[in-house]
Amino acid sequence: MQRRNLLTGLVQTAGLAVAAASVSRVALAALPEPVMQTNADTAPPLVPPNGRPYHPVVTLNGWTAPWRMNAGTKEFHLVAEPVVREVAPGLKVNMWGYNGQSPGPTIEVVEGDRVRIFVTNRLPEHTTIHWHGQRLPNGMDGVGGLTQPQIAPGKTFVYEFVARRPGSFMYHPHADEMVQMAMGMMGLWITHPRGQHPHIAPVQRDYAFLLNAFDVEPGSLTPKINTMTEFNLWAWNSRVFPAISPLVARRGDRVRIRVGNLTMTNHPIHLHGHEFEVTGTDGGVVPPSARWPEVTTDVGVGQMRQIELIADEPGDWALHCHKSHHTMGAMGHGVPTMLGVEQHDLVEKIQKIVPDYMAMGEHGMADMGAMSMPLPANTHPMMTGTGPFGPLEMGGMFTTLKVRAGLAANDYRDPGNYTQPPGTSAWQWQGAPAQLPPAARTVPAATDAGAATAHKPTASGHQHHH
Ligand SMILES: [Cu+2]
Repeated sequence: MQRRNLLTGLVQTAGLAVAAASVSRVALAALPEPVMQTNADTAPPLVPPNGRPYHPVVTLNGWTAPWRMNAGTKEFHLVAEPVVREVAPGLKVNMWGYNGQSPGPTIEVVEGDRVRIFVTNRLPEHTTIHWHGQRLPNGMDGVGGLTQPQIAPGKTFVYEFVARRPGSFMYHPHADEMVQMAMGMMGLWITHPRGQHPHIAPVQRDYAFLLNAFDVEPGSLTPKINTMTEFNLWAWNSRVFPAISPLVARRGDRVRIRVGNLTMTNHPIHLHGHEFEVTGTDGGVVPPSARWPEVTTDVGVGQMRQIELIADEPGDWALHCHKSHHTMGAMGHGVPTMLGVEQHDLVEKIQKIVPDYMAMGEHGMADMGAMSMPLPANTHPMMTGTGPFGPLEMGGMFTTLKVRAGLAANDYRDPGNYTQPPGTSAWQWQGAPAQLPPAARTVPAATDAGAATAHKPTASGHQHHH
C-alpha cells in the first residue's frame, strides 16, 4: 500500500505521527503530504498523536484527516478533486470531493489551536473552501470573489486561523456552489473544547455525519447538477441504507451525534427508543437552560444539530430522516399511485409488448422490499436491506443505533442483530380473529399469508370487490 493511501487504523496513525515528529526543517517548509482515503468504510477514531488531547469523533463512513505539527500550528492538506464514491455496494458515483472521497476528511482540532489548511485544486474549474460557522478573519472565509480570488485549477491556497469556538462545523466550496456541492464537495469540522467546558459534557461516543443528496439517473454514474428538489439518493456522508454504518454504543454511554445539512431541503432526524437534547449547533454550545427533550430534531438547510442522549435501552434502534421519501432509494419517484387499481388483465396485455413489465403498487408498495426487480446496472434498489425479521423497505437516510451491554470502550464494530429477550417482542395473535364492524370501503388485499383472509366474505356478508 502506498504511504499516501494508508491511514485507516490507529497503528498506521501512530506510525504517521512518528514520521511527522521527525520531519526536517526543510520538509516543514514544503507542503504537507496529502493523505488520501481509498475506501468508504468508517475509519476508527483518530486518537490525537500530538497537540492538546481530546476524545475523537467517529465520522460515519468517513475518516479524520491527519495533520502535521509545524511550530505549534496544525497543518492539514486538502486536495479538491474528482473521486469515485461507493454510495452502496454495487453503486459507484462520479463525484467531486477531497482526498479521495466525498465527503472530505473530518478536520478535528481543539479550541485555541492555530490551524493552517493547504487547499490544492485538482478540479477542472476553480474552487474555494468556506469554513462554515467559524469565527475567523474575513480574508479566511473562503467566499470566491468576495473575500479571496478563486483557487485556479492546479493552484494551492493557504488558509490560517485560530479555532476560537468549540463545536460542530462544516466546510464546503463557495465557488460554483450549485455544481460543486451537488457533486459532493463538503466535509465536517469538529473543534473540541480545551479542557473542561461548563456546558460540554464528556461523552463516551461521539458520531458525526453530513446529510447530502444526489440525483443519479438509474443506470448512470454522474449526478445531475441542476436538480433542485427531485433527488433520488438521500445520503448520509454520501452513503445510503443499508450501506451506512450503524452507530454503536455501550449501554449507559453518553452519546453525541453531530448532524450537518448540506442538501436543498430540511431533514427531521428521528431516533427511536431514547430521548435526546440538542446540546449545540453550528453557532456553538446551547446553554443547558435552553435545552428540552426531543425524539426528532429538524435539521434545516445549512444548519447543524448536535444531539446527546444516554444510550440506556439495549436494542437496535432506528435512526432516520422522518420524511418517508428520504428513506427510499432510486425509482421511488415518478411511479403512479396504483393503490386499488387492478392490473392483472393489463399486465398480460402489456407484457405482449414489454416482456419485463411488472405490476406495481396495487396493494401498496411493500412488495418492492422483497422483490428482486431487474434494475439497470449501477442502480440502488428503491427499498432494500434485510433485518432479522425480513425486508426493511428502506433505502436512503436510515441506519441504526445499536446499544449493547458490556462492550469495550473503543469497540465500534457492528455487534450484529439484537437478540430480544423472551417475552419482550411483538407477537402475532393466535386466538379467534378480530370481530370488526363493516368496513366503510374495501380494497383488494395482497396475496401474502397475513392478508389471505381478505378474499373470504367479511363479517358483513359482502364479497370483496374482485
Ligand atoms: Cu430527509
